[in-house]
Amino acid sequence: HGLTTALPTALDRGEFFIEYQPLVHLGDGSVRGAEALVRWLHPQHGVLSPDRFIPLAEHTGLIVPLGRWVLEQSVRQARAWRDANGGDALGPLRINVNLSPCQLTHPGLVQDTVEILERTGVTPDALCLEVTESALIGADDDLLKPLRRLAEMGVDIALDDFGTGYSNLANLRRLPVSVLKLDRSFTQSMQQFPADPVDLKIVEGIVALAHSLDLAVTVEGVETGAQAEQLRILGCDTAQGWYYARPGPPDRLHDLALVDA
Ligand code: G
Ligand code: G
Ligand code: MN
Ligand code: NA
Repeated sequence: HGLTTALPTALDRGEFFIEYQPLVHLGDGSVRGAEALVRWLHPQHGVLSPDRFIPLAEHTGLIVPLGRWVLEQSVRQARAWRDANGGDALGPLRINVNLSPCQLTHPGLVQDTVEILERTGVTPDALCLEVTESALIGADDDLLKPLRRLAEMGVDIALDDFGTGYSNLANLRRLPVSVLKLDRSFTQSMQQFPADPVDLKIVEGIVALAHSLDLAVTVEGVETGAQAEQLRILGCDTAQGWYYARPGPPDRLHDLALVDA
């Protein structure tokens, strides 16, 4: 339909833009960074969410140049936050960028990432690449090699939507990941008080396992203070969700970070 024909040229027409959602430290509430979330301002349909066009972009191969564009814009934005702050008085704000499975198998991933970091003067430790758990299930060494190279350079790799992919937990040791992003469904089950005791045990177990493997735990979809408090008590490190802020323009993130600095 219409989206399919408009998508290939949307990048050249400058119709994509990025919103940023803060990542907040659960211990002290400070803003530590943001996740970049791409949107398409379609001339007829208005703002389209990634669910509407990422699968299409993956199918048509546009995801490779689009993903590269998102990475470059986001890393440039991280540099701009740093400069606006006159160095790193806020502590460096880190940037999380989502990677599609197709980008993992594209041979240019490591080189593109290195070049973008060099061009922008952003250090690898300010970047976190998010890969879904399902993309890495059963991953062979060829698929893991580029992620391993990036991890060795100091780029963080996060396992996104963790807990939905039924991966073998022992498998985690094999993956070059340093962050688990706990799926929103766990956060939703913390809505009632007291939360479901089985879900509490599951999250407690995941956090213990993650920490024993030196992985940080980020929780997604935090919508209430009660959820944040419960997840903080369970030992989660970082949180993201509407309770803190919806995805929004880059200047707002800088303001949020300044306010609580
Ligand atoms: O922004 P929203 O909450 O609607 O995001 C929906 C989904 O789109 C999320 O799963 C998110 O990971 C994915 N997404 C957002 N931006 C990007 C992107 O730049 N690349 C890829 N591959 N996925 C993205
Ligand atoms: O799949 P991924 O987790 O990368 O994408 C994040 C998605 O979750 C985005 O579509 C974003 O808009 C959405 N999101 C972010 N915070 C919340 C929240 O607090 N509640 C809900 N329901 N969705 C959220
Ligand atoms: Mn994500
Ligand atoms: Na996610």
